[in-house]
Amino acid sequence: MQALKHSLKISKDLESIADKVLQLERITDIEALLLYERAELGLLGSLANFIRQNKHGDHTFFNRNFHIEPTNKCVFTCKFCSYSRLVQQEDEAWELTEKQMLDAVRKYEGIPVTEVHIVGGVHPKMNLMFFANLIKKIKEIRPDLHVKAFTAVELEYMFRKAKVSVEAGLKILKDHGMDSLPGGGAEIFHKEIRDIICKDKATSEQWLLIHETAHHLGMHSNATMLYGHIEKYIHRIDHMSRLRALQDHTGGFNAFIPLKFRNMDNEMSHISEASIVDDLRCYAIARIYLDNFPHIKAYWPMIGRSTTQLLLNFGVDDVDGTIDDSTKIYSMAGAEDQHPAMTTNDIVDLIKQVGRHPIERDTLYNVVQDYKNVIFEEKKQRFYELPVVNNN
Ligand code: V47
Ligand code: SF4
Repeated sequence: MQALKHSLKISKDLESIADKVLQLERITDIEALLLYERAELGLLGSLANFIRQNKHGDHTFFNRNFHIEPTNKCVFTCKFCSYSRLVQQEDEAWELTEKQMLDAVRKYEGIPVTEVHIVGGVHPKMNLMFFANLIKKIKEIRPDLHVKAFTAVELEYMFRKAKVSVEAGLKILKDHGMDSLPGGGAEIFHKEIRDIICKDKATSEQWLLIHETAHHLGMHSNATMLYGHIEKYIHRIDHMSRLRALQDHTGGFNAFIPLKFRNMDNEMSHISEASIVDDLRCYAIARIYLDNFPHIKAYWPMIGRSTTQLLLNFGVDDVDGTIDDSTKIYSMAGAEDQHPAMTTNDIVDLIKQVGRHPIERDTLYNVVQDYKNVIFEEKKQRFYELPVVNNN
C-alpha cells in the first residue's frame, strides 16, 4: 500500500484517511467528503476493494428472483419517476388483479426461484388487507418463496389509510407471510433535496422509523440512495450517515444499493445523468463509509451489465438477481436493458469474467449454490464444438 500511496501522490489528509481505512477504522463524515472531493479514482477503488475483499474474499452474490409490480398508478408525483401514472390516467397504466399476480407466481412452478420482490405505485384501492391477503395466498402456492415487499413509502400510505401504527401494520403483514422489506423510497433524506424531488411522499423520518420497526420485529431490509441528479456530495454523505447510525442501532440492513438516476421521460429529464466515473466513485465511497453494512449491491437492470462488472472492483459484492424481465421501473426511465433478464448461466459468466467466485444466495445471504467449479453443459458443448486445428 505504501507504494500505491506513493504512486498516487496522495496528500497528507488523504493518506491519513487511507491509513484508517486500511486499519479497518471508521471514517468520519468530513473524511468521506474529502474522499469525494479530492481522492483519485484509483485510490478509491483500491480502498473499496480492500474492504470488499476483507469482508467477502472472492465471493460475489446473486439470487434467482422475479418482481411483481401490482400497479404503476400512484397518488404521489416524484419528479424523477418515469414509471408512475396518475390514478385516473389510462395510457401506459396498469393495475393487476389478485388473480393476475397469483398467476405470475404460478408461472414459476418447478423453477428454483427463491425470492419475489413486490413493489409498485401507491394506489388507494390496494390497501393493507388486500396486500396482506395477497401475500398469504402467495405463500399458500409457494411456501418456500421469500416475500420481499413494499417500500417504506407504500407502507406509510397503507398504514395511514388503515389507521394502524407502523408496528401494528408491519405485524399484520409479517403474520400474513411478508419476510423482508426492499430498500426503495429512500431517495435522498436531506430535506432540502427531498422537498424538491419528492415532497409529497413519506418523509425521511418515516422511512427510517419503518425500517427500524421492521428490524425490531425481526425482519431484515435493504437501503437505497438515488444519486446523480440535483444532490451534492454532502447530501449523499448525510444520507449514508443516517443509515449508518440506524444500522449501529439495529443491525437489520443487509445491503446498500446506490441507484443511478436515469433521465428519460420524467420531470427531471433536463438533468444529465452521472458519468461512469461518478458511478464508480459513489459505490466505492459507499463501501468505505458504510463499514457496518454487510453488502453493497449493484442493481444491474439499472446500471447496466458492463458497469456492474466494473463495480465489482469498486466495492460491490452483490449483483441482485435474474429478474426475468419482470420490472419496468428502469426500462421506462431509459436504462439500456429494455427487457432485463439474465439466466443463472449469464450471471455466473458475468461474475467469472472478472475473476470472482459466484455464489447463489437467498434473500438473507444463505448459500444456495456455489458456482466456482460449475461449468454449464452449454459451455462444455461450445468448447467441444471448437474446430480441431490440424497441425500437419
Ligand atoms: O425508490 C425511480 C428508484 C426505486 C427512477 O431492495 C429510479 O433489493 C433511477 O428500491 N432513475 C424502487 N431510479 C426500486 C428499488 C429497488 C430496486 C432493486 C432492488 C431493491 C432491493 C430495491 O427506484 C425508487 C426510486 O429510488 N427510481 N425512478 C429513475 N428515473
Ligand atoms: Fe409513486 Fe414511487 Fe414513482 Fe414516487 S417513485 S411517483 S412513490 S411510483
